[in-house]
Amino acid sequence: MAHSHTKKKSVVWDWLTTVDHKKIAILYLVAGGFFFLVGGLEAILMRIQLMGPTQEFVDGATFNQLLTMHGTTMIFLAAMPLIFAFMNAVVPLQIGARDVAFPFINSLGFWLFFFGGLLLNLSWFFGGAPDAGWTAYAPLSSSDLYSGSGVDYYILGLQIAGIGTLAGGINFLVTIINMRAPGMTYMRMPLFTWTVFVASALILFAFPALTVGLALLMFDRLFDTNFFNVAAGGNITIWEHLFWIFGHPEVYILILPAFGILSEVIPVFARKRLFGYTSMVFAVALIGFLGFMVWVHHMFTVGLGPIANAIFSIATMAIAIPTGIKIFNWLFTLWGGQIRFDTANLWALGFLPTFVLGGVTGVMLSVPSADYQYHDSYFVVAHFHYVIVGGVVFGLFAGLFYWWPKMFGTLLHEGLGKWQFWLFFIGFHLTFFPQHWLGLMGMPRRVFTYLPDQGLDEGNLISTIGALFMGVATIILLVNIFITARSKVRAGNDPWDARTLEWAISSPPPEYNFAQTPLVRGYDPLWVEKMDGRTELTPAEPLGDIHMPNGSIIPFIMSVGLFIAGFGFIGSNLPAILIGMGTTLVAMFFRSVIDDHGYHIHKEDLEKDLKEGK
Ligand code: HEM
Ligand SMILES: [Cu+2]
Repeated sequence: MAHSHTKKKSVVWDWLTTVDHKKIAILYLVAGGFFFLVGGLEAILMRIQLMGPTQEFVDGATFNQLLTMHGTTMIFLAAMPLIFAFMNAVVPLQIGARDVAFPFINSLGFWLFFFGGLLLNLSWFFGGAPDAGWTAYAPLSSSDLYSGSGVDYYILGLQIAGIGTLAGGINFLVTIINMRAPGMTYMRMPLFTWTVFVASALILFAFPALTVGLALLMFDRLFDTNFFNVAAGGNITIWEHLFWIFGHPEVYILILPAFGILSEVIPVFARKRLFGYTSMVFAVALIGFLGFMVWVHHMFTVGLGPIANAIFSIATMAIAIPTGIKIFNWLFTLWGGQIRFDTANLWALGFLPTFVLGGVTGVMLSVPSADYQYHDSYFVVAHFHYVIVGGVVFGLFAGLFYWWPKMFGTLLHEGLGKWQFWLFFIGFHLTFFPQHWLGLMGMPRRVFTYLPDQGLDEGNLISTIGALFMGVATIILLVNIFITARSKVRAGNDPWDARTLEWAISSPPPEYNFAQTPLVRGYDPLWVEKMDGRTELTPAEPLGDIHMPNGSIIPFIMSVGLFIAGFGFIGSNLPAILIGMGTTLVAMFFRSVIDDHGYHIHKEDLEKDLKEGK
């Protein structure tokens, strides 16, 4: 057992106080998975409403709330934390480290995200959820003439969760720069670690724009400032800029790690080295850089003028080049490989054509004159779901099936995995492919109903049936997890015959990860050892005592404090604000004055573990 060296603690206390990246990964997976189910349920409710013309399953006001909460939940509370789950589970292991650089901040990041998400979702029970869209455009969001108190939950919830994300991004930047094992040079880093590195840099630069935007919006709503009030000299376009300066990089923060997962899965299941490693790294960095140059493609119809539109149009099209490089490199990796069609690889292979379709419609949308036609239509809904479900979610499923044995020590059931894949894959295309035509025929996005006999009936019916397919597929995944958790079939260290460091140690790894820090002797370091006829890594240090950080309840308390303060701001309740902020500050004070030296795992215990094959 991984905990054998520490004092016995209750299970709940252990999870609330853990600073172990592997456990924080599981927390992110469970919480992100839960919010994925919530966001999925909201999607299905919307699709039921849109199944036929002039239906009254939900009314327009409820639809707006479902729409806003679905988009916001899926982006901030499902996709982001699920990415963070794999970042935490995998990156320290892939670079041969014992943990992330700042384990305490890692735990703080999780709890801030969790309580921010909780605050946002409590809006359903206190006066209604936000209803101004996930983009919260002013003045829709800034004036209570147009939107209810739900937007306050959006602002405070995202502000709190956003601080957590920012802390996580900085943590992973420092981890990847400082904590690599000897010999793990930048150009030997696995592609997943590379994509996490670039995505973390994007978090560092993108999230502050959102923080500023949310702060201004909060001032307008709570303290009657006029940042977005045109009548008082404010400017609504500023919100759109701030939001998309954050929002476009955000979609790359999501898709780059999904690219990284593909770059791990495809070489392993094709039994070939990743084709064009150097160009892959270059493409990731270039996409990250260009990701900041394109935000105005969301604002072509605002009227910034032909020069601005042209520049942002060309910058957007340019991203297709490094993305195309990646697609071809994956295809060349598969070319001539001994391809195995395990579920993890099915998701990766399903990703390729689906994501390419989303990319093609992206290039179509990047032409401003054409965008005047597509803008705010179902064509856009089809486009972004192709990249964000066909890309991000397919990539996450590939990662789930691939790394599950490393995270939990068991293998997910392959047969159920394949059923889930095919139902989801077919359901996905049934749902979103017809939406291209619905959009071109003039169906606007964000409408709760439409009239009959306008050529929209069949497409919407097919779309809803597809969504139900995806719902069934998701239930199959839950069954799979349930069965796997009960069966307890051990996976072994390296069930896929893989190439990177995480597969050299036991599943799940002991709390200190590597008994001896490994010496990295080349790209695909485990494969290098395998080619030399070895099954173990070359150690870079003698066996010795390992220094470990103590767990702490302080991150949890700090987050609860901000959660209470958030409630206080929403209800303009001064005592709640003071109690909440006070709790957080006192917790921070204790963190500063208590000297916590951690503890040591002794060499003798490590030797015992090694003998038992951990
Ligand atoms: C997998 C099944 C999914 C289904 C059936 C689905 C369905 C929908 C529907 C019906 C809408 C409303 C469209 C409109 O009225 O304009 C929507 C909007 C949206 N969806 Fe999804 N969706 C799914 C997954 C996702 C995922 C995984 C994400 C992100 C990670 C996502 C992000 C969004 C966003 C950002 C919006 C826009 C919200 C807004 O306009 O404010 N969706 N989706
Ligand atoms: Cu964009």
